Amino acid sequence: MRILLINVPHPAIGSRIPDDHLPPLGLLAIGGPLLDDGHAVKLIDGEFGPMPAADIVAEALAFAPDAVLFGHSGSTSGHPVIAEVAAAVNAAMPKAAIVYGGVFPTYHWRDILRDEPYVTAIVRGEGEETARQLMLALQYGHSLGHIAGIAFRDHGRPHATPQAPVITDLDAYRIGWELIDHARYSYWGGLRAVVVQFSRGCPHLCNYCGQRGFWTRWRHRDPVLFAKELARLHREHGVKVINFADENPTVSKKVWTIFLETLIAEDVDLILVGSTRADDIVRDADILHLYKKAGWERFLLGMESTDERTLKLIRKGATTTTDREAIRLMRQHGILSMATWVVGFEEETDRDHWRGLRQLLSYDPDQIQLLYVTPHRWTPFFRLAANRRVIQTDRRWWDYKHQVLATRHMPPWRTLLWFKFTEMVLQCRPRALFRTYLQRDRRLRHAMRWYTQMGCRVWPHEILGFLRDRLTRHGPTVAEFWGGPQDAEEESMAARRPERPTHLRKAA
Ligand code: B12
Ligand code: SF4
Repeated sequence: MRILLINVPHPAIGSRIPDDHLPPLGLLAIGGPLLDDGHAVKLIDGEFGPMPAADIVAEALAFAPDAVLFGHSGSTSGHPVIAEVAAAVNAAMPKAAIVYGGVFPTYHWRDILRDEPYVTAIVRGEGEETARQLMLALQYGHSLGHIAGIAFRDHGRPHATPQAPVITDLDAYRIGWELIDHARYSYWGGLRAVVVQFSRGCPHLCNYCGQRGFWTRWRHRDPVLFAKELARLHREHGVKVINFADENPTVSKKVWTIFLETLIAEDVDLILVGSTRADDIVRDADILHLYKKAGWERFLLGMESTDERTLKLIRKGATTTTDREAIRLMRQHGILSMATWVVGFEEETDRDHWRGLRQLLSYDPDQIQLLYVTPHRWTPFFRLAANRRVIQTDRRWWDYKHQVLATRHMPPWRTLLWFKFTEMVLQCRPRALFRTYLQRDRRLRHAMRWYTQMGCRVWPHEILGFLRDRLTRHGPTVAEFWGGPQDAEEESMAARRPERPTHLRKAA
């Protein structure tokens, strides 16, 4: 089969503001096993340019694919762009099957199959094995009904097959690195970069999290093989920055230590960045020197709130003391901390914003990223937010960087003021400026400067966007806008049973 993977361009700041682009790991993870099955696979990465839909269609036509596969890490906010490009591709080549995978379509499969007639099938959950089976079925004209983990139109009606088992041996599927030219991809201010995944899933239960149930229980790759793959990417492709896609790579101290020690023994000069939990950092106080030696330069710590009551509401399972201690320990070991803080879990008053700002100052993180609450239909938090009013009806902006919900106590412009004021105070205080411009560690100084430059570009972009885009005053409720809660569906995804694949072996 001739299979085309398309990464559509996203209008979000994560795609448009940096000059860097990261490889689309989700599509490459699907591409590797499909190449091993003997298919002719090509990737069009529309993020470069960004490519207009017409150019993507023209390049797709030149490849003449039998199937066109879409997926995007922007997920919810990426969907409208995928819908637009997929419709255009279908109009140009109606015989090619259109297949769509990823987190958002996994849960929104009914609506997509109802409203988007050009979609042939949706892959629900992890895509590696399911995509292989689906491509074989399409190639030989077999019925789709026996493939676990997909949704399609059966006699015109959206139908989902039983969920596919989760993959227990993550090393059995390789990433299709040969689908990209590594020289095009960078991060951290122009350094050659990749996104990788050591583990999938997370043992915690934060009720707003859109990823936990998708990946189900925590699993990891072989730490030695994984470290060697990173070293190979460095030696053979000049990759310098490794961006971890993991929700929580440090869950097992034992396995993580093996990974760090193997990578240190490989003696490769890498910069590692990713996210983890503050409690894991505190737990690992005695091995943080290994983190640093292996190349860890920054961890994003999803603090979400500095208010104990809110942390309980969202079931974060964290405490403000641990968060503060994690930042202190990281600084002690020369690792940058980026704290994310979410506005809007509760309908904050001026006083709440002021208290939050003061607490953030007392945490003293190196970098701060403020986000707006964005409920996903498949999370328990959606129920809590179901009756709140939607003020942003363009789904492309449900990307955490736009206000999508009204708050009772203040108009959107005042929320924006607090949001920007908090960022400004945190990033422009003397300590932050010192760390950005006078930091003695050259690598950390580069990292801080790059982040500050991004911030300077994001600011006008966000403020102009706010002034330009219309917010609805009397919008629908969240439940009216998206439909009813789907957390029961997520629970059933999360209850999937693992199965050991026997057929594929990794060939990295
Ligand atoms: C790396 C990353 C990025 C990178 C993207 C790099 C790239 N080119 O892909 C950068 C930093 C640029 C980024 C930007 C943004 N991101 Co981001 N990002 C992530 C992160 C950390 C990992 C995503 C990933 O690679 N996962 C690993 C891969 C293997 O998983 P996957 O893509 O889901 O693919 C698997 C399945 O879904 C399925 N699948 C996926 N696609 C397809 C397609 C087919 C055909 C098939 C069959 C199967 C299939 O199979 C794959 C293998 O099993 C996640 C957080 C997290 N821990 O997941 C956030 C996350 C995905 N990002 C998010 C957001 C909101 C954004 C931005 C919109 C932020 C912004 N306002 O700018 C932008 C969007 C732009 C963009 N290019 O994605 C949200 C999405 C929330 C949601 N559910 O809607 C997440 C979940 C973060 C969060 N917790 O909120 N992001
Ligand atoms: S710790 Fe992070 S990945 Fe885990 S459930 Fe909470 S938000 Fe999700």
